[in-house]
Amino acid sequence: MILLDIVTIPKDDAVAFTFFTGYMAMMAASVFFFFERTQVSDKWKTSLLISGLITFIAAVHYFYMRDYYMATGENPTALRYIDWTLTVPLMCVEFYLLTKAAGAKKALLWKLIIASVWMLVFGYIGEAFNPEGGSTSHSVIYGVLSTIGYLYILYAAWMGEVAQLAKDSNNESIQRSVRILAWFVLVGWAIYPIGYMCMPGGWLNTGLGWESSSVDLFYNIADAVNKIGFGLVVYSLAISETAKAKAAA
Ligand SMILES: *C/C=C(C)/C=C/C=C(C)/C=C/C1=C(C)CCCC1(C)C
Repeated sequence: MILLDIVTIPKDDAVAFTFFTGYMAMMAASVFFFFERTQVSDKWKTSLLISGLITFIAAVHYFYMRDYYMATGENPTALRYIDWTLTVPLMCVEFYLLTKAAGAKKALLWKLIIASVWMLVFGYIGEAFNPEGGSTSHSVIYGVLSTIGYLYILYAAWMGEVAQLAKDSNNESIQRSVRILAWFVLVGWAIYPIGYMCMPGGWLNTGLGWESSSVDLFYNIADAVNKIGFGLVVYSLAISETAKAKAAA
């Protein structure tokens, strides 16, 4: 594959804009989380490391996705899903770490990871094996299958095990943080299916005439919101809990 050595972004190419800003934002966020790790107590260091890994893994993939998009003008579907397959399970680890003190078991972590892999495998089949020209039935079938995994995570975060463990923690800060993360899953993650439906044959593509390049526009915006946002929620919790522990000591 030939990559561009001189990068020129057309003035009206919003997708290219978001690939470039997305890349830099992920990079900057990673530096921030890695450095701030020294500011929190030992208990929180792993959580901050995971926050930094999520944005760092994304930054590396954005580096390649950006070039792929600039060189071909097409959706970097494979790179996108490789990124998600690594970063979404790490977001499940964040939920697990937050609720571990309240007794979260490894089984919960595995359930969340299996649900996210389920969601992503069917999403990938839906996008990568969409027949030439786009098929509505193909996108709907795999979109619905994928959504089952998404709903499971949403349920766990709002009403299921994760929510219950947060409640049992008797720690208001943990409860508030888990609730904010649950909002991210409800609102921030819901941006992805909107992007998915912009692919050829997708409902927003056939119904409203949204271009297939908007798939990446939505994914890039959603990634910045969710990956950096998730990390910041965990970061502010870690900072405030560290201060609390210091005051008590
Ligand atoms: C950092 C990346 C994140 C948080 C990615 C999240 C991705 C999703 C929540 C994707 C969900 C999808 C559906 C619910 C149905 C259509 C197919 C997907 C994979 C776009």
